[in-house]
Amino acid sequence: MAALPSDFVWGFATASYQIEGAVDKDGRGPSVWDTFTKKPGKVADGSSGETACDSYNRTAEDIALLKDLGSQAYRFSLSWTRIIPKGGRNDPVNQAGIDHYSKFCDDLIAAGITPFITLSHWDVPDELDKRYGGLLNREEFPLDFENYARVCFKSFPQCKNWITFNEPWCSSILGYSVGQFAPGRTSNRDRNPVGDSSTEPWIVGHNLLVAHGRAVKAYRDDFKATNGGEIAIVLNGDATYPWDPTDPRDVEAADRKIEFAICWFGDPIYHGEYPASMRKQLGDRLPTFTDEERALVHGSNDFYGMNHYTADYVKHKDGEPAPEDFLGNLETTPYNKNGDVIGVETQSPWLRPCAPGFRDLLVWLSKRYNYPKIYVTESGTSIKGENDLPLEELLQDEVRFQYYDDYVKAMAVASQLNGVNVRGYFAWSLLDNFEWAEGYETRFGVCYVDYNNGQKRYPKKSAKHLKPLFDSLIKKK
Ligand code: GBH
Repeated sequence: MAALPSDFVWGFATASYQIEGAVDKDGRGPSVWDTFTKKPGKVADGSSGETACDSYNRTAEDIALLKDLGSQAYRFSLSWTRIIPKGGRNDPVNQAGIDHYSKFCDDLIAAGITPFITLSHWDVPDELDKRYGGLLNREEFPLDFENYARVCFKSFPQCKNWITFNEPWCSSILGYSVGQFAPGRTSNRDRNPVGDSSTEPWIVGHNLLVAHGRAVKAYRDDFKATNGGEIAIVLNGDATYPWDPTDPRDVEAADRKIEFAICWFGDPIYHGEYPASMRKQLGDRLPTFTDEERALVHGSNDFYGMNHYTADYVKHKDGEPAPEDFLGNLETTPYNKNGDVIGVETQSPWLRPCAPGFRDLLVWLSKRYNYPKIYVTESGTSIKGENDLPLEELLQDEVRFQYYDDYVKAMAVASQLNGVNVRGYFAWSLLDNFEWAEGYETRFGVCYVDYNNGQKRYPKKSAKHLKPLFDSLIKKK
């Protein structure tokens, strides 16, 4: 029987804009997602996070639910604009926002649930975007983020687990290259009048790394000694397999796919430099670190935060990559050369469950970064057609139940047989919620949310499986 270490923690994850609603309450200012969702055609069902799961008004209910499900920890994100409505370092702080999250942390702890705070899960203050270009500004943005982080470290000393940014890849590529996420900049003029996909995502990625580095330095210099906690960034990325394992170009492309998705951020943090494959392809479009920036970024993770959902087959491309290419001159496909499929379809076009990929990527990353302590900060699945099912059927979410069973066991094998130092796992997500550009049609919750009837929550079969599953795998103290 595979096993996980006795101090392993597990729980559920969410993000502020996806669940909170109450967008105007208690002085909250708009984020780029409030503005983006108002533009026609940006969200599949024309919806927004305006009400979402109404979690801002239902903290007691959510905590009771977490407790019921046996969650040892809860990863949630703060809405920056509840704390500093305009976002900047000279802008006023909103005490009501601080009081809300401070009580939330206290209530979690009182219920025996450890808070893991994400400072920024994509909902950058809209004012900073308007004022100086938000994430595009190499001088201002890192300073404003550091200030916001300091306000949080000071205000929530009861929290010991800190995450700076969620998935900088998504902010950079989806926000500034594809234009599918806020603020929606892209070279694709059918989508947006402004943006440059060949340069902006690489600038934004760089600025996010530096902002992360500044916040980590602030934490280590002025808070870590008293707080006694840990801080890191969370990176997303798929496992990869070559389309033709006998073609060395596909084998190389499969690694390059991970380098462009994950090592873009992981290498500067663990090795002090961008991956060679990216420098080669992007040339001077990839910013270079000043000595000061490099010192901020290199060594800035106390643990590796891993968001992981799926795997792809990877086929190399011949010839020169297009200027807007962000994959690494390759294509991804659900089928390999033999016609084997990587996993079944889900409601998300990019997601097909493949638990062996999770194990393989855990091993791959552990080798590359010298076996860091890993928290799996998100993992989960949507289900094809789930939104169209009657409630009784929907609550029997067999596919999601199996997903967690397979993925968690694959992780336990990696821990026991491959020396992977994995210490935590958070299921995405506690609740069905605002799935960004997909709106509410795609559901990721282990609990169903009835948006038409007062946001009532109903645990699905998968929700109740995690506690017995982890109980059977975590070694007794
Ligand atoms: C997570 O990202 C997010 O952190 C979370 O907020 C979200 O609700 C959850 O996923 C479920 O989607 O459209 O082909 O360009 C997961 C990683 C990486 C998945 C980018 C979607 C887009 C692929 N995401 N990917 S594509």
